[in-house]
Amino acid sequence: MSKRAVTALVAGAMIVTLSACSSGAASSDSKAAGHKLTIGFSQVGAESGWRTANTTSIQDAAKKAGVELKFSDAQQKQENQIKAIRSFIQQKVDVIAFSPVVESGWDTVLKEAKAAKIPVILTDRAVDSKDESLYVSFLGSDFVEEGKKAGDWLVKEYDGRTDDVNVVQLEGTTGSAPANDRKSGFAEEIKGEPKFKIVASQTGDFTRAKGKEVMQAFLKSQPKIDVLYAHNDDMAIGAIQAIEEAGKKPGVDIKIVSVDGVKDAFTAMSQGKINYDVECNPLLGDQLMDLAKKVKAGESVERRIKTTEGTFTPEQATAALPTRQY
Ligand code: GYE
Repeated sequence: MSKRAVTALVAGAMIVTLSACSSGAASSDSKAAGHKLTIGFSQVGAESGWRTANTTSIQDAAKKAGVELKFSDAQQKQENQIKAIRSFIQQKVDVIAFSPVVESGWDTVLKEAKAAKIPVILTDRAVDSKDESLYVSFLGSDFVEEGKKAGDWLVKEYDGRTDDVNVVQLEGTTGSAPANDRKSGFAEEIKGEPKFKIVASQTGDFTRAKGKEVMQAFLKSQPKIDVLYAHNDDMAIGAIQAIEEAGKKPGVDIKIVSVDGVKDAFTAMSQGKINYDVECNPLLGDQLMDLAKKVKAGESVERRIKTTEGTFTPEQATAALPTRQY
């Protein structure tokens, strides 16, 4: 691109930014001026407490930012997300955002969005597309890091122990980024210690009902379970029911490490039923609105925006419970 073209582009972007500022942030102003930003958002579903909090965060943030949000719930099905994205393209939304239920199989529909010149933002979950031009940014957690944090807890918890520690794993939705990455991060962290044996690992689809069902099967098929690693809190909560119904004490007979950090899990932690929780922040709404506005204004944005998050012991969870937002 010539120097002059670059200068013109930068100047253009500045004008857009300045006029956006001077028109005021209130939704009514931007609507009256005909500038209301429209985002088409395809959500995974309503499978967990994390997801519900994520949906509320995005809907509230859109209202606050004066953004018109076209919201579509895919009920955990990729085909529904593809349909929703195609309908957003037809409706000529300004920006498409979505949380891809699984990592692969998106190139065709993302190329359609690109051909229609509609920028795409990934929120929460990643895609495995090789072609990076198919989306402008990915906003969400580092799931490998979360798996490593869970593994690190396990290593420390059993420091000094020499006999085998049998672990069962409840995996998230098969093929989803958080299931793949939480599994690999955890495996990576514990691989130096052969005493940790993952004796069974199966998907519970991130739901309480499936978490309970699969844990019941684990309890039947495994003679000795020391630890449950659940890829999310809802599955851990379902598993707690299965463990109690089998006459065992969750958190004591079977230790539990989980991911998300939702209120219900903190309550279970305050009762001694979950031993450690790795936080995953669902409150992505405000960041998504900012990002979409910048993209629409032609400003450059970071390709990868990671959320910062912590870990919780039962003591920390109990202290955080009264003010926990989700
Ligand atoms: O951990 C789980 C939800 O993609 C990070 O999806 C998200 C995960 C979250 O169903 O509870």
